[in-house]
Amino acid sequence: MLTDFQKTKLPNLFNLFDMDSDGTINQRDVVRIVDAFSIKRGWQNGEKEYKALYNHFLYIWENLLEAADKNSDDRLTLEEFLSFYGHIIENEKVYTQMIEGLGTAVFSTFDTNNDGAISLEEYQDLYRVVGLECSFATAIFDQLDLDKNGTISISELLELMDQFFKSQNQHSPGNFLFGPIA
Ligand SMILES: [Ca+2]
Ligand SMILES: [Ca+2]
Ligand SMILES: [Ca+2]
Repeated sequence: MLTDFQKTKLPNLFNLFDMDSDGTINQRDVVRIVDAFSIKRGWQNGEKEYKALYNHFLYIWENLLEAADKNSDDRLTLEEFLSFYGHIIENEKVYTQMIEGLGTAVFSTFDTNNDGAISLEEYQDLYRVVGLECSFATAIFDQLDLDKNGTISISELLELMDQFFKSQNQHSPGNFLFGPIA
């Protein structure tokens, strides 16, 4: 079961995927994310890099859909999304796999210039792409940079994602990874 606090922050990840803000996530939303990031990186639809990102996201999406789409209408409501992650969080082994898979996908999406670190500018780009207020990214970035070396590494991101899903401490920086909490 998710706590009330988890139910206030997990919708941020849902909203990030719900690109057309119609209250459900379907394959069209996922393709829109891939398109938006590819445009940012200057990749054409059909190019090798585009296809790799597309396949990666579609793979995650299809697995998520298969596990979480209770009424099999090929889209996820917030309720289905929260119920799915509520179960995942309770199963340590599945949870670890999920964090690593999703974390790697999120990291490679953020790290636009492929240098193995997420800069403030790259983090701001994510906000721009998904239509979030960029000033929040600027304000929160220093807290997300756990070792204060100026960038977010993959291990920092995995730690932040773990906080995002699991932390009950209202001050954990990872709570704010995907935007401000309402
Ligand atoms: Ca949608
Ligand atoms: Ca980078
Ligand atoms: Ca760092």
